[in-house]
Amino acid sequence: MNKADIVDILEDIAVLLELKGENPFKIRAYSGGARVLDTMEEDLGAIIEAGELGSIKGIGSALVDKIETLHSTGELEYYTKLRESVAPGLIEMLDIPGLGGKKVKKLHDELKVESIDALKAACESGEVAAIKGFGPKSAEKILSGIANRAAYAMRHHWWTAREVAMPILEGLRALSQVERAEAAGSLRRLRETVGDLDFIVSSSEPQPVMDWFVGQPGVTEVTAHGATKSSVRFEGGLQADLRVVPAEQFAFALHHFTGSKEHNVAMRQRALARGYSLSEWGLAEKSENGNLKSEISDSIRSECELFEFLGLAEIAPELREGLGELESAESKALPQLIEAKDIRGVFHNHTTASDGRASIEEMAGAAESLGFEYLGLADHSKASFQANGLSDERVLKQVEQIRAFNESGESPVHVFSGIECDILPDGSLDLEDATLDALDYAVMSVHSSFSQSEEEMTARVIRAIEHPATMMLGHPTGRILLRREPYKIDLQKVIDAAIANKVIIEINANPHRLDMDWRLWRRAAERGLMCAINPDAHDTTGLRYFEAGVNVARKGWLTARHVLNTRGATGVAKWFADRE
Ligand code: DGT
Ligand code: CA
Ligand code: CA
Ligand code: ZN
Repeated sequence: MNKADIVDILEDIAVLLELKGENPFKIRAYSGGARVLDTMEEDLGAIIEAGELGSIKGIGSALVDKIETLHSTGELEYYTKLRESVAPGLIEMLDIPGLGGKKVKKLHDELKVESIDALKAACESGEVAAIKGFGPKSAEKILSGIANRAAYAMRHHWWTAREVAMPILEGLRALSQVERAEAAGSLRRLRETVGDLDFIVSSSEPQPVMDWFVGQPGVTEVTAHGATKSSVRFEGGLQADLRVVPAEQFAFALHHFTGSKEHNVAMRQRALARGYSLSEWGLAEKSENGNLKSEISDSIRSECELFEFLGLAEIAPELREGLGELESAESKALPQLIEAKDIRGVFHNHTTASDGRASIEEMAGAAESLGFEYLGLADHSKASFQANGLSDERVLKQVEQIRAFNESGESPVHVFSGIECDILPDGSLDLEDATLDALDYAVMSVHSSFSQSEEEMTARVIRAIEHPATMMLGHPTGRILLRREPYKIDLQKVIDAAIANKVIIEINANPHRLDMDWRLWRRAAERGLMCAINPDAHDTTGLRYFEAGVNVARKGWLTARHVLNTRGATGVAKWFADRE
């Protein structure tokens, strides 16, 4: 088992012990040990082999054994037993934002609640508000947390959904009966989260395709198994529909089930205005009996031909949100959307210096294998102590390390030294001006005091934007998709300030953030806002998240010129120097 997974289990153990009301020292041994392990720069395997794990400060004797067992076997009886000894309802409650082990234990002790439903009832009846240390505000917060949790459970991150969809799609395409296969719906539109998958296949022999689909190894439940439509649920809860249509319907079905509903409505209206009714089956003449005019439908074998028939340029799926794309397609004014291959490097990535899991060398190596010319590092600053943030002194030391790395010539990838500097609650910055000046660039982010009022938060972020050292604003709403709502902030004012101060707003490309949201980019970019696609990678594989960032940029109608990462290393250095 790798180090990251071991860290997760140690953290789990700490929470479970908290739930059981174990003594704080024991709990801290696990949570502290997890942190030490997480930020350890050396290779875990090598340390274990050398028998040195026990001599690391913060890893007590009780942990050494367990870490070694996990590392070699991937299992730990102590952990399994501990999980079994706690009511599953209590473990579920930990998912409610704001409820940690201590609070769940208190609720359980005082009210004997053992399920989320029981907790909900206790909030509504006023019992929770009456507990010392809770009050009406906490009860309300728990209730909205429960409601969010239910809504969150219905959807999945795009990145995860794609991982489930790709092997199915490839499998479908490999079947001899399948002529064409696509994944439609929100996945194809590159939405940040996906409710269910929608596969569209053209085939004249649907039955074997259906049978193959419902028999896939990842399928845990078959909810429909029909002649031309089947629905299944995969491990992890994601559902999928498969529809098989004859070849002449494929373009229409693909277009219809790609959506969005709003886009479909606009398309149908446009067809009607021209005397046709458009549906998932094809195009029919509106008048007389409404029958399908097969000669029209038959001549349309692709979405492109369908758009053309209606006098439109082809609209990329990610723009089909009913937000004016038909108007632009009619006047041939659709943007030349940015593509993954336009990206020449990425900013805002972490190393083992703060909470990342790879060194400068390893991150640069990964950037090289992605074909990047440069890599921007941006570790946390000291106020993010839980992430082992860097003091001024450590920042300056890292600047030297990066300079030496670049000068050594060992990598074709140029490393830009940056920082992800905390914006303190009053809007001042976590590092000295002289430190910030020594860097190539700085990303400023909020990581604390999330519950400030909208006025306070907006003023706080704008103050940071106005600081001359600020070049980028990190994850501007702090949202964690399907987990944490954005903090309150007036983003229009923030965007205005960013434009006025020549500050870039990032697309945080971590699939759990995708912040700033795609809905805001089109207008902001028109007004002059610059974008950077920032993977916020904490390990070498995280650099791949840049693709999710490109998705957001495309959904936001951005072209290559709106995005700093499409410039070469010299162009980027020039932007850092002149901001233009
Ligand atoms: P999701 O699954 O919630 O992430 O979002 P979608 O967009 O994949 O929605 P889904 O799976 O319910 O349906 C796929 C597409 O089918 C949807 O984007 C548009 C089309 N569609 C579904 N229901 C309707 C409808 O009532 N009217 C119209 N015009 N289109 C619909
Ligand atoms: Ca869907
Ligand atoms: Ca669906
Ligand atoms: Zn951050």
